[in-house]
Amino acid sequence: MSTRRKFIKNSFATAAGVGLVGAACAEAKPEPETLVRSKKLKALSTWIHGMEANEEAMRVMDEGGSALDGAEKGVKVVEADPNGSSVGIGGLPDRDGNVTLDACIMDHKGNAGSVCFLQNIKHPIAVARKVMEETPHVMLAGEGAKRFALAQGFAEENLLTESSKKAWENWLEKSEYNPIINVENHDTIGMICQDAQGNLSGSCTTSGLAYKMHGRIGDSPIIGAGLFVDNDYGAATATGMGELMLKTLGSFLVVELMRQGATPQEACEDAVQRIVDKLDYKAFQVGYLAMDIAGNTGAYAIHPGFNYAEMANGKNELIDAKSYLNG
Ligand code: SD4
Repeated sequence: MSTRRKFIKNSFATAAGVGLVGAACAEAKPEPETLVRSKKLKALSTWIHGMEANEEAMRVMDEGGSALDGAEKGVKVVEADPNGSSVGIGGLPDRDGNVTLDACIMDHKGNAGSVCFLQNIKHPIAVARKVMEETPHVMLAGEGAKRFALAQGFAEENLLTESSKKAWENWLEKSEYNPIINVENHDTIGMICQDAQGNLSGSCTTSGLAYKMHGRIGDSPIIGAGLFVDNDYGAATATGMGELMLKTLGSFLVVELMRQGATPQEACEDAVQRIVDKLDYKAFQVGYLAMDIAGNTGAYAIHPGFNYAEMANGKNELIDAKSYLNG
């Protein structure tokens, strides 16, 4: 346990003992000097497709774009790739053959935008940003989200590619809903960027679990479950079986743990531990990815196989996350 976390735990214990819980809460804020904000560009994103997303995000931020621009434009590359079977066009459909998309975005000021159950619009992340910037709301769903997207100039298009349609038709032969760990169902892209001002923003976009029930919404568009950003401390995103992150509000939990003094790695591990302690977890994958304002990163998963891409100083690396279970 880090020294800062021990300090916080001890101050809670001592203050509670003398009836000073309020004072302990005030003390629990890490002192600013323990977390020095980095102003080096950095991009961090889930899975191997995060490599290309990072390249684009860094390009955008190199040209003066904000972390928010980086996080939006980075994941758009993956949304536009018809060969990716879990994000945007080419995403595997629900069990009735509909591609339904979930996405959310959050900036350094704590603003958030989200769309869920969106159909026939290739770039849900861009629609989520419009929800954040152009409406008084955080989240739009289904038909309303689509109507809003069309009014904002987005084009309507068929997102079910031939190969996704074939995969679905094959699936229909048995119609067994049994998501396979680290395979078709676990390729959401969640991304965290830090810009030249040191600000953090994040994005998360997915077609959700393949062959889900029609109408099912995962963690990815839910602020606090699939993504959370607190520009005073850090940001986190999640991938995997969304029901587990929804039940534990996982990304919020990771950031909250960082706010209480955990490193990004400790926070990801504690958030996985929360799932392990409370839920039936063995058959499911969950991966958390986090970055604090100092540019430190962390990742942790339930099962092996979760990897993520980290890019800084011109170097883009694919890294295997540690996991609670080991094969
Ligand atoms: C969901 N978390 O809809 C998403 C799925 C996912 O990689 O992460 N796929 O539950």
